[in-house]
Amino acid sequence: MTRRIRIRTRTGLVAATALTALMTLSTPAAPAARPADLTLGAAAAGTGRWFGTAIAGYKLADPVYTGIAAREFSMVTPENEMTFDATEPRRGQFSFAPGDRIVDFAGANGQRVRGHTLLWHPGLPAWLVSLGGSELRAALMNHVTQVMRHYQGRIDSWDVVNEAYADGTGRRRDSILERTGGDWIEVAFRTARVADPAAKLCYNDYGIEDWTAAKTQAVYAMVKDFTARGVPIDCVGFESHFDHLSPVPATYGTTLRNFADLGVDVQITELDIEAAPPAAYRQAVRTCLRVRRCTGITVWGVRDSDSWRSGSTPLLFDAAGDKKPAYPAVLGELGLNCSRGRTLGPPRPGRPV
Ligand code: 9MR
Repeated sequence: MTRRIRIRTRTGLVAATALTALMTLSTPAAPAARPADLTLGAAAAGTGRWFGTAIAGYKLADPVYTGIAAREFSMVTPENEMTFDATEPRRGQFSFAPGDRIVDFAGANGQRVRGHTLLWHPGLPAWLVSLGGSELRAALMNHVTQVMRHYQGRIDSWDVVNEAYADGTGRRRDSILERTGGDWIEVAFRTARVADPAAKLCYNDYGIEDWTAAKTQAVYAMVKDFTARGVPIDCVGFESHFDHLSPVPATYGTTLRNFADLGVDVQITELDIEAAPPAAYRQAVRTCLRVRRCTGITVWGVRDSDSWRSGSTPLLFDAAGDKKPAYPAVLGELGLNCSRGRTLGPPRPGRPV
């Protein structure tokens, strides 16, 4: 027996044929039940969310890579093409071609783009590192302004500041950025709002998924302070790189909900899980789905061979481009939460986790 799911995406109304056995998708032992035309992006759209991937520009010539990327995902994050050194390798001389190619790829496939990332302590060009004080501050903010203006209208959310907090403590990470003054994050967000008032402005970090971690508490305090004082911030990205030392935490849902309660969107922005256990992927997806303001999930790469940590095979597709057991687990979890049989609107109210 078949059931049709009507899903509204950015590119129009898609009718995805699903089987009632969609309910069993999370069981890898039931391959016959998999609807061939349901994708991660379409299934996530059924919950009012996006499902994205990181894209590496130099892989856009690989047809297996682009085939999966175009088919499965509704959001794209340039993996390395929009960092500071990539976009402003010489002072005042901008290099947008690599980033543009990814934005063009996304546009051609009806996908949205997360800008990644404007200010991040690695990936700073040598000319910048040689500056100090107010000259450095001005160069940083000029960078934010120029890059955001270039992509205005084509990128709807930006990781304005990435990974500004240190591991294991509630302190900010020491970096050249920090040494321009303790208010640099706030100034970056204010500058970003002026540069592109329509863009959503995100803070993005790893190791902030566990509510009990000092780093999580420190970032929460910053976002709370920003929202209380009217510093413009719209979203917080939880990278979610999980492994046996840092598994999906039991408090993940509490964390997402507490941040969302501050009035920001929350997003899973760089998901990968060592060995890609279906149950752990299902748990991560379910956690987002249970928080109304969790607006989307991005996995950090397409195939295992594309991953920044390919040795731990943490993604949804193997090196040959075939779906791994975690794929139907994710699709099933999304499908279970899809509003079936009607045109879908914004995310449903969250349930307590
Ligand atoms: O996946 C990215 C890898 O190709 C780069 O070598 C690395 C350093 O620039 O950055 C990786 O992506 C990181 C992301 O930009 C920010 N969060 C952590 C990611 C993994 O290191």
